[in-house]
Amino acid sequence: MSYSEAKAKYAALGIDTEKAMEALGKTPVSVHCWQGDDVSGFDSDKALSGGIQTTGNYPGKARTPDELKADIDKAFSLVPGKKKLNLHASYAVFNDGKFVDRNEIRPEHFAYWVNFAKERNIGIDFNPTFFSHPMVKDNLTLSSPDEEVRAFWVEHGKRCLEISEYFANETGYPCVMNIWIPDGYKDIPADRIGPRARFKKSLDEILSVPYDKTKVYVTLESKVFGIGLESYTVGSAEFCMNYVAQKGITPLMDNGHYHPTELVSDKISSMLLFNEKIALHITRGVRWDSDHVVLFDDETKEICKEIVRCGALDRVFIATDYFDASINRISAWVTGLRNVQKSLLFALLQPAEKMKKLQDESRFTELMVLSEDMKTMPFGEVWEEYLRREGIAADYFAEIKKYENEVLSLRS
Ligand code: RNT
Ligand code: ZN
Repeated sequence: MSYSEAKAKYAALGIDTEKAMEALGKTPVSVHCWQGDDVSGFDSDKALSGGIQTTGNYPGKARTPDELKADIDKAFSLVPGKKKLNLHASYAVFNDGKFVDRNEIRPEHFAYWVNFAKERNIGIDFNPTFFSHPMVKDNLTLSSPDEEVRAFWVEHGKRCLEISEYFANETGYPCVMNIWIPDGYKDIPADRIGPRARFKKSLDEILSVPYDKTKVYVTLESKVFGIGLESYTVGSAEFCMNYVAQKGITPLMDNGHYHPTELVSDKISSMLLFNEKIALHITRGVRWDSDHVVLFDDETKEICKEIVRCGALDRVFIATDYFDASINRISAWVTGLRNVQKSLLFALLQPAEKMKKLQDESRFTELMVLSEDMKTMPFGEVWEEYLRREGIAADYFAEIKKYENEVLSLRS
């Protein structure tokens, strides 16, 4: 079947494939830089900590800013649509190798990435890095009872706000600054409220720095547990939701951060009713928050369906967050990002109005039949047409293999 035949088939159901592709092309997806080097960063030799884990040892990991930059470019060249770069503070690039600790970082330490973004006319999102650092004591940062530790991380948060505003000013695109802390306990805590009260105080201190709210969107990411932090996390869903509501900042939901039968797709509509904007980390947890590569699976499609059906493409900051070191890292990036794009396109090609009407009129038999029929529509033809228009090869494996042979295999 050709694209024009597919287009006609969708048109018969009242769906405009041209409009769908146009809407997709305007929707930015923020690409997490940390898939390229297993969340290592450049500012510390400390192993990844914070209860998150990358598994696998596929050769060719990026070791320097230039290598990471080249790998991101390779991935970008194989992914359609509008992108942003999502950076962690640990990816600071120090001039003449002069190390600067996280409580002292400044915009200048991110000039490297600003140049990268400007050359590609994209925006940057940012994340303070509250892990993989010697000042994380007993798995605690902003909630630590040790004042020295807490103050260090509060200062880091403040530095990051300044850097986020710099990104927005330099690139001309707003910057989403996401706060996630790993703080928690392996076993049943004696005091649950103390750490949360300290986290609240620390966040208040960070946010006391004036910043331009039209340029920087501060988001807060909740989590239910981490490795070694199984019994309690300070930044639980209730903590984060309440904090965000009280301070007028933006909630961030990572779909690996809930109990395994809880679905972020079902949370989006509620959050949209009470927040001007919401943010997402799209990932794939397998039995736990394992951050596997995002697939074109039911939940990814359902998340995207919710964004589209709530009419919220411009109210949801969409970012990816996964890290697989067991396969080619560039391929991991491309596969996951394409699957987010595919899921968005799939959602844009559903007869949403008709389906809503069927629900409201309690015509559930018909609704089920239509929903199932939509699954075998010629979606692949529209996706391939979108790739053609974006000038991107449908088959990316050959390109990735070539890059592996010519570039990655030389890194040892
Ligand atoms: C951890 C959170 C967090 C990190 C990144 C690296 O569970 O999902 O978003 O994955 O900041
Ligand atoms: Zn996340």
